[in-house]
Amino acid sequence: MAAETNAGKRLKSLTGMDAWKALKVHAKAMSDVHLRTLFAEDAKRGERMTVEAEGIFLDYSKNRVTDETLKLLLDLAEESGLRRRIDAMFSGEKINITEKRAVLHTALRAPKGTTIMVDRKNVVPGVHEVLEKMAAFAERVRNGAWVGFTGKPIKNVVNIGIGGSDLGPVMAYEALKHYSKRDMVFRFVSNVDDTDFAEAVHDLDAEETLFIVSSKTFTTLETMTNAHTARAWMLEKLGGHESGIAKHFVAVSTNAAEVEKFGIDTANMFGFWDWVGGRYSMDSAIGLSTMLAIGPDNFRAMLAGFHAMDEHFRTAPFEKNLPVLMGLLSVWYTDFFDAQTVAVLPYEQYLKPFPAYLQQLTMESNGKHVTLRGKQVNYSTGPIYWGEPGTNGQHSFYQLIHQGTRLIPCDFIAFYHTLNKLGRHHDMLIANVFAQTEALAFGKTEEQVKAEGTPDWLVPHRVFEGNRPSNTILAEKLTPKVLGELVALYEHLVFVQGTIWQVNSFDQWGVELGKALAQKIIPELESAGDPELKHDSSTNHLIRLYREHKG
Ligand code: G6Q
Repeated sequence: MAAETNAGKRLKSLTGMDAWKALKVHAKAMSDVHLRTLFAEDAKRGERMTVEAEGIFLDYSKNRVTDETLKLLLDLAEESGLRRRIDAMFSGEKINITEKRAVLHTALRAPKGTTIMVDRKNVVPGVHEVLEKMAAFAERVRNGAWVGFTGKPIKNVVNIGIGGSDLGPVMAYEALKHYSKRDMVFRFVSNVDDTDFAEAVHDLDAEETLFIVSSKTFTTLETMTNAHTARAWMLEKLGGHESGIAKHFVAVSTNAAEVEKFGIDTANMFGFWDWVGGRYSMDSAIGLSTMLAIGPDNFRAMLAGFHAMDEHFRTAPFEKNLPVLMGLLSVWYTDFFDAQTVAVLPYEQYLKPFPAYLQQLTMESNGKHVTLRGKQVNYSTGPIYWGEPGTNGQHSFYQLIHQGTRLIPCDFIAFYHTLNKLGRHHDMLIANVFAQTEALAFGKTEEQVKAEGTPDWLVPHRVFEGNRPSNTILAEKLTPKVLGELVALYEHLVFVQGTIWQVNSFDQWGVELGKALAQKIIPELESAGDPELKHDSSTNHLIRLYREHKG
């Protein structure tokens, strides 16, 4: 199969590769090497081990690597056929082999005039057609030309979607709030928990509210339940006028038949394609709420940022390639230092939901235990991604990163400029970024602690071992373009990881089993008579308990 070959040769198993074996040996030698030593031996390390591309600067010098480590990791990328895999993805090969689909989120931001063929059809004109339809709609809503059933302009937009149809829109709205139309309200409903919907609409005037039902399949339990609840809520507020629904509901989907069945005019449906994975879809029509918030021009600027990073990833030599370097570094810690997690720490309040967004992107993509050939892996794959914005995290979980027993590589993300200048705040914020990466890398030795006059018994508690690795990512300021670049950076980093680990980063069978079981349990919770329960004793007991309490 094409996706598994490197220049025509069948790909070796990862642990059978020469570079992997060399890395194993090298990792032993590196296990005791301290960042203090690496910096002491090379006065220029902090300037040398940096890359800048498209306005994104990466300092990777505070990683536990030498030039030899990087060379071996780059060899591993070559031996894993990364170059060929990148070309395969960008050219529309069906590399999502378990779902037999191309993986073309990069086509969503391809400039007009580009040709990308899927099943002998150029997909780029369709992308721009949808973008233009979104822009025309967004303009009408934003300038008040689109009115609700009673003639009032739309003030409130509620996106109903879950997973990939929610996390991207939520994150992009929060991240780009500075650029949003402040006299409009944006809410996001995802959970099937009643409270999510109830709280989202409790203070909204239905006559000024537009629901966007965002669902690739238009069959997802949570989304369709919330969409039907929204429909009933709207109908009640509009005095039962069915004809009002068309003015207050639009859909984003690939499934026109289901959209129509729901009662949304397909003229008000914004389409996308099966080659866009849910977690890679925030720059497709799934981003309609984002476009309504920030306007078509800012949305296009975001797409330009995505595209700039795509081009960098596709063309830059691997040793200067941001997603390649960051992807390889995460493989280094996951597989050779047994690191279980990666912390993403944005020092930018607007990026508060960025770690939550990355959790899906990274963990749904690479939380896999079989290779493309269906073989169980004998190495670790996707680490757990998590994080919170600085400086808040410093006053809670950073303790464990500094002095705990686990190795937690960190990505610090910060900007030279704030979007809300208030006195000295920004200098203080950035001082904390630099202080944290310095403290993590260099720590504080026993001698230093003693020299401060610390009593002997307290010394061990106050020693910081250091040698905690981190990346520092800096950009000018958070703009739509920079957000696009950052998201694409992580998308491609995930791709690099998946290529090395030989997994399919584009399916998500792991979410299926629970979904199917829930469908079985719903009628058991709701049936009037006593249902015959055939689960294990724990599940049966829990179902009975719930039924008893429900009354
Ligand atoms: C993402 C996943 C998943 C998906 C949701 C929503 O990659 O496929 O999170 O986005 O399950 O699916 P729908 O958009 O079809 O409702």
